[in-house]
Amino acid sequence: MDTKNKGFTSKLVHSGNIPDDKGSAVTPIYQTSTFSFRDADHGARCFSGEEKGYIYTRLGNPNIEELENAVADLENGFGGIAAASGMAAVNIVYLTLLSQGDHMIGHNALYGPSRGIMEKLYPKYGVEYDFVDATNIQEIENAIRPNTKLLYLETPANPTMGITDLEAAVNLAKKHDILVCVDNTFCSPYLQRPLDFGADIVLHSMTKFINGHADIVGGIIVAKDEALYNELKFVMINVGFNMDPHQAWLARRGLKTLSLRIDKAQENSVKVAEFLESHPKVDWVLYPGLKSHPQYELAVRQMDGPGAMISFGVKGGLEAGKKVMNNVKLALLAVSLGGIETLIQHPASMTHSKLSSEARETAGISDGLIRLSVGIENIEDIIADLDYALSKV
Ligand code: LCS
Repeated sequence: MDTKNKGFTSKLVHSGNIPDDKGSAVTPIYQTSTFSFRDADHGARCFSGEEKGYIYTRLGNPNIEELENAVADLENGFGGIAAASGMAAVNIVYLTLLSQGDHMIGHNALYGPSRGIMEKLYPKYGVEYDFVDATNIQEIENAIRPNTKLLYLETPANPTMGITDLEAAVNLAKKHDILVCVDNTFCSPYLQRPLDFGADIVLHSMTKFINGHADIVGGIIVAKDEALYNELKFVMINVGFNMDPHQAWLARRGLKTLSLRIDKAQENSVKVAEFLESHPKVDWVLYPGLKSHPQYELAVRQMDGPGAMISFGVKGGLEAGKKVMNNVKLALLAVSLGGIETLIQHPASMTHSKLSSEARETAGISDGLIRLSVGIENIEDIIADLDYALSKV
């Protein structure tokens, strides 16, 4: 179906779908590693690109293609490249855009491994980096060198909820011929579309909001133009970062209800953030929907909603925070985010524990920071759960 002039939720349901000859409402799962050719010439034409045809699942598969087309459409990009995980997507970007002697600037509060892999693995290949506070455009500008090739952003950032001004960052990068990649995992295309601000690449851990049901791991990259898409796809195919058809089918199914899920989780999050902010045992709350967020106005301008991620600190620091985590009963004490269930976790000892304590401190990931991914359960139950856990502090 042509979804060109359709609304966002109509696109969620219909975009990119590849109809089969049996009229199935839902595309069957093409759980196959390879596809047979009609004859030898057909095979040769598929390989040369003269004719479009499926060859081998690492190179392309209808379920994977449906998902890629849908997310690319939602992000207003040229094409999507699905990957086995969010981290595979991150590494496709790094491997494609950074060569020996190149320099990357990243936000200092990325998802732990997105920063950790750059610090630990890429220097071996002669790649240089600086991680700065990208919520301050001046800090990005100060870090630019003649060999800077990539500005890597995450906004809102995991787990500090820091927000980078995408328009200002892109304008600065363009002046210096630097490509911009934005990890849009915390928002999903429903709440923010970085390519519309001029970014070159947008990336997601589809494990989170896009799939939304905590039952797969997956990633995707969307490139703004064909040349960049081809370069990134070459690396995905040849390093073998591809997704599996069943994984893609589940992600495409989950994507259909993205707006409904986020609307509900976001409505809950606003109430949870307000509850936490007014609770006597809570020290601070960071949520883009609260006026107290340091970039509240930017969030209103740049995002279509504040999302469903909240960071907060309890009076009494880590020990008090542990009491909360150990006493929730509805929320799961678990990493990951963006699913229908409420999750609570402690970044300094969990998702960001592999970073040095200095890196955590400069990025604003304090030992007392607790991260909540708010789900779609009844709001009374979520608040009662947090209220009970806080009463144990
Ligand atoms: N980017 C962001 C912003 C993430 O939050 C994650 C995972 C990734 C990339 C990597 O994606 P994956 O390979 O796991 O699909 N974030 C996690 C988190 O905060 N808790 O557990 C995983």
